[in-house]
Amino acid sequence: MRSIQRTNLQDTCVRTLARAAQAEGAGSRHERRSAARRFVKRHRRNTSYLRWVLRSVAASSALAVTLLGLGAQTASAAPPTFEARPSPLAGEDVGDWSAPVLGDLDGDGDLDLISGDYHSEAYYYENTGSATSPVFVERTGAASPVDAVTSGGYHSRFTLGDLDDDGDLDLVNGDYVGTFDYWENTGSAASPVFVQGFGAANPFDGLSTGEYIAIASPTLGDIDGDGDLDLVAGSYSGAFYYYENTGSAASPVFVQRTGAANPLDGQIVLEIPAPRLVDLDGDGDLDLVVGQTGGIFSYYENTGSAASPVFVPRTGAANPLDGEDVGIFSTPTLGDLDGDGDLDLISGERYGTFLYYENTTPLPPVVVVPALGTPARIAMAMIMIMLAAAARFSALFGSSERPVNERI
Ligand SMILES: [Ca+2]
Ligand SMILES: [Ca+2]
Ligand SMILES: [Ca+2]
Ligand SMILES: [Ca+2]
Repeated sequence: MRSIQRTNLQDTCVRTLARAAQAEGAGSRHERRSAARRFVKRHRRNTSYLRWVLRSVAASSALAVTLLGLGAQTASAAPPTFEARPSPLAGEDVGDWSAPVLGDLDGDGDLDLISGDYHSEAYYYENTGSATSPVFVERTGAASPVDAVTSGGYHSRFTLGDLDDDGDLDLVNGDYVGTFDYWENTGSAASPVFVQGFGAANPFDGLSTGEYIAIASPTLGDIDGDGDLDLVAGSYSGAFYYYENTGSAASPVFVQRTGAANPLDGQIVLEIPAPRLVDLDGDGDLDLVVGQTGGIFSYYENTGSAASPVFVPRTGAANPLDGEDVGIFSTPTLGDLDGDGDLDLISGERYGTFLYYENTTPLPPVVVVPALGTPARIAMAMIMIMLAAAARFSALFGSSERPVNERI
């Protein structure tokens, strides 16, 4: 009896959320239905929360759009602009093939940096500055949480993400031969300890881009909007490989998707692409910035949604990074390094240094509160402000690659 009631609650919730999103003109019919189903599935055990959602959405259909992550579809996305600036890693040099990834590894609210290199080593640069004014200092030996991290081949290209949902950043590396190494963070968000997982303890065990020479370059992000991290990898040929997480945020299971099931199928960047999933245009879905052999940056705008991506190559003036060029082997990572709410870019390059491109886009208003009326409307407006603030906090202090729709 109880399970029947619960099923009815879930069905009602799906219908109500989809209908409310429709009233706000958000997304297509399919996007609304699938986003609502995913949302309810994610919270199915929390019946009191689902009841609260039912009541609240009845009072404000706009809340449904926010909860389903469809809000961005109606927002106008501003194309960002970048300018080369003096690098906060000036003077640092890993030798050859620097490949950075940003993430707050000591839990102090600013972004630190890990870099790969040609010899498959890992370098750690602690941000001893602040969330608005970074100063990177190399840490070695016991002061580096990645001191022992190596995959023993050539070319390390790392990405960070919380792959076991315990609140700290775990580490993934792409290999020369196209496979992926995994280090679970068995420490904490403030004091990481990376322990390599082999076999069943590596969620990427058995996966490979299948290219003889690959220099696999992974990036994590929730590109199907189901609350867990999926993986996209560049590989030597210029193709992108997609591994959908069919498990959960706490217990990932990665399955390669090909053909039409790979949203990047058929897209080619000229040799050794280094992709990063980030919401570059701030419309709530993950876009793709790609470094490559030629030293420039390609940009794929996600014109689909947070749940159903469609990547469209943007060139010329439609590419915010058009004209930027590091020389050879651009290898980007993005994060808000100056605390102004947008994503800045650091790139590695052939000779091991790090270049900096500041995002100089004027900051948009955080949230627009519609005309306030009844107490219920005021309460709803406050909830939406808090949701926006939480998303903004996450963008400022989270991993550079944390998906925008991972949590609400
Ligand atoms: Ca930090
Ligand atoms: Ca973790
Ligand atoms: Ca996912
Ligand atoms: Ca986007």
